[in-house]
Amino acid sequence: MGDELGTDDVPFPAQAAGPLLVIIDENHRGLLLRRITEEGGFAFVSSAELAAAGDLRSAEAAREMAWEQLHSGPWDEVVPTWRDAYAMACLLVAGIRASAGDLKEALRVLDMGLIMGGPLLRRELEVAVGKISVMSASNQVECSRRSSRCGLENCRSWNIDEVLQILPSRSLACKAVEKQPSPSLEAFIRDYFLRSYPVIISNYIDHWPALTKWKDVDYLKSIAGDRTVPVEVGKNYLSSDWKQELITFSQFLDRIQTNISSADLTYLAQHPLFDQIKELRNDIMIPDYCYAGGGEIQSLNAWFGPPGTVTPLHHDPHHNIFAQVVGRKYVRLYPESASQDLYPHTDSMLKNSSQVDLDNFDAKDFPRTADLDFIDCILEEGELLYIPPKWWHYVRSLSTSFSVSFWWRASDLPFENV
Ligand SMILES: O=C(O)CCC(=O)C(=O)O
Repeated sequence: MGDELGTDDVPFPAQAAGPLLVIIDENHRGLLLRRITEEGGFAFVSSAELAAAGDLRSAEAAREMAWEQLHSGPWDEVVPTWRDAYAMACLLVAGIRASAGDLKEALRVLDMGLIMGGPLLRRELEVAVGKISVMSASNQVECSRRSSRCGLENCRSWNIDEVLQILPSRSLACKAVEKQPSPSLEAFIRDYFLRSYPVIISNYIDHWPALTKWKDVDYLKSIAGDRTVPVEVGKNYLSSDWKQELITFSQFLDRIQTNISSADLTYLAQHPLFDQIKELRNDIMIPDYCYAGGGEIQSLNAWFGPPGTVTPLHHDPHHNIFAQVVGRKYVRLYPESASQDLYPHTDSMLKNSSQVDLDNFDAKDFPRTADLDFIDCILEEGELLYIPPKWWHYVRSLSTSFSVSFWWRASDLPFENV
């Protein structure tokens, strides 16, 4: 069917849209247009052709068509080709915008492509982001010269009695999570990984550039201020007022530095920020502990927000080394064996989340949870927390906080399902 339209024969000067800034690999282009044609996306293909010749309206129309396809049903039912088509349209729009000098809009559109687009044109998106970021860098240096240096350090004094009033009842009254200063990989595997038991690892990431750099708002704005990121707004992902937004990293930083009500808490949560913004990736390293079990890293996610963000009680299928880079967080952990007493949601989408709201605990509705043993801690800046698979965890930030989770899956047979 694709050949009927002869997309291979159609001239498609992708570069014309944004000379040297946005280049779409010819093989990728041909492959993608054939697939879109097979999906019946004839209007997309003709708009993309006009867009490649520099027509902004056609480029925006192609982006709109792909966007509609991305929102035509549940995310996991979206035809993957349309995600790649969305990435292509973003590249075309960005090329035209950049040629016209609108670098901010070009960058915003490329980020939309990275966040919502498929994998086929990821490399092209990354290359274009790199080029446009360099072009807008001089602008940002100028801005940061004008602004006063501003840190994310927490000026408020640290008072444990005040903190206990905010935390769920019984916090810090049960057993504490064990703490080890930089155990050897062997000791970690023997004492924690194989026993499937949490541990705090201190003094291991002291050399990470992120520990100092990520407190510097000017640094963060200079490398990523104009980049678009997805954020969560509201009390937490289980509450009815919760929503997701796409804003620039600068807007996000401004929001978390202003005092806003808990209903407007803005949390950059569980986002693969380091795939998107490579400069931030260079400030951290994968801890050796993540190679326990001979497995593979699944994802690196950023968790960045103001004091008061809450991730409700839930569990994940992966091993997790959770690095607390800026600020501190309270973490409570229940073992897998407590699952039935934590009332998991029955809805399949939420079955790894508990119905128990630890911040408004109701013993009448959830009597089995009331006296359940747990372990907990205040995870301090510069510490790693190992969370084994299936361990339930509740996390609350006690300050402005920037954490990174390293999820991995063990592959060797003896480690499976550990
Ligand atoms: O830091 C948070 O808010 C939650 C982190 C978490 O749930 C995770 O890393 O699995």
